[in-house]
Amino acid sequence: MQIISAEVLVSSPGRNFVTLRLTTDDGLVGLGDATLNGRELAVVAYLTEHVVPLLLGRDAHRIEDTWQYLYRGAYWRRGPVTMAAISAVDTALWDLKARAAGLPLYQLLGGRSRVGCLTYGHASGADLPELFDSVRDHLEQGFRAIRIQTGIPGLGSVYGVASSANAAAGADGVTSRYDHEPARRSAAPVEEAWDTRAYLRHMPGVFEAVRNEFGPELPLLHDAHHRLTPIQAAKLGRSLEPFDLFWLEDVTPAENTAVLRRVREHTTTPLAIGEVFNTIWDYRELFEEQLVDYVRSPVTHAGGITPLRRIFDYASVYQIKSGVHGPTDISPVGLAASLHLGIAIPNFGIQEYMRHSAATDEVFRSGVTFVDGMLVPSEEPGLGVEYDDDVASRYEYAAAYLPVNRLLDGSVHDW
Ligand code: EZ4
Ligand code: CO
Repeated sequence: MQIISAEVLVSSPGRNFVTLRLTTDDGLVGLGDATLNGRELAVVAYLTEHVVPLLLGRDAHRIEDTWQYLYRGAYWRRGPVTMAAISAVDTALWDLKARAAGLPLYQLLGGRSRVGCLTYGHASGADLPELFDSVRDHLEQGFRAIRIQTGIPGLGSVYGVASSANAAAGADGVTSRYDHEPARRSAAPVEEAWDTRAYLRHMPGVFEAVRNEFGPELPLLHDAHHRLTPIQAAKLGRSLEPFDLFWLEDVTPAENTAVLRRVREHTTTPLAIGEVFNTIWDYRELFEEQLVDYVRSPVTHAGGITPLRRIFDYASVYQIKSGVHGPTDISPVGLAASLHLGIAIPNFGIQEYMRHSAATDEVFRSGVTFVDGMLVPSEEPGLGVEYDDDVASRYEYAAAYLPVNRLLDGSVHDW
């Protein structure tokens, strides 16, 4: 099973996606997701210039060796661009091996450990009535766990709130309240204003209102997008304790994970982190001191299925579970990969699920199904995703960026 072609495919059905397609001499095709939101073309160049030439002629069965060769062999390790590129190769090789075996990929990872992967959806609103509508809409769609994000009085659009002025139009060109695209197409990022004190004052009341409206059982989550200092994070975690969150995500910036010790000292609200981490080493201190409860790394940004499986096994030693990143910028290929892993591992927690646009689903024909609030991987051999070149060619790349966040005095802030 020799690799005879490696194509880097770019398509933009509502948002930009980068996909690696490997073809072998026996005519098998494997796909991997290399999408890095707002930095897509850097990964295209990394793959095209430095990885594709090394893949041609290699034995596609040698997944571990290829991973080590690309990671350790490059000397320049880690980082989102490098790791998204390696992820795509690793995922495509697993897809190929499973197709060659005639089995859905999860069978090669130990087989099914559960009926499906419980998901959470993104409810949001500028104010409480809009938020409640969004929660109801998600419950009607079948979601059984919900992330809550809202506007903050006195601030304009807030990242993660679908009704914000910055919410991009869906693939059909229509901006719907529930069809949110986190990266807006424009030559430069949109800028948003942020006030942490206003946010900390506002959030407990939001969760109290949601609990009063929807009852005590519904699992609720919240994402703080790295915006807080350790003591602010501790305060938020403590103030939300009465509302029994499933998790509080990314409370502090990713660079200094040791500060979560301080947060942990003050609150029993469960913590999730890792959507911008790239390697197992990023988690070492957090796992060994049990400073987190859920691992956010997706296949697409953590170097693929091979290292993410290792991260989850390491996490399991410390009773830490998976909580994989699943926004629309993880392509259907990346999502399918996460689900094959999620259905197999012993310590699955929850899977984030933002529905892709209809146009995206036309480019990537995925066998993944959404049943009773759970995502279930396809029973087709491999990942169970096919890439339609004809449809893909209708959607050309257009620059799109995540917003930049500034404090009210103009200083750049984390978001
Ligand atoms: O900001 O996917 O939990 N989900 C998130 C996402 C991320 C974007 C970044 O590309 O935080 O909305
Ligand atoms: Co997040």
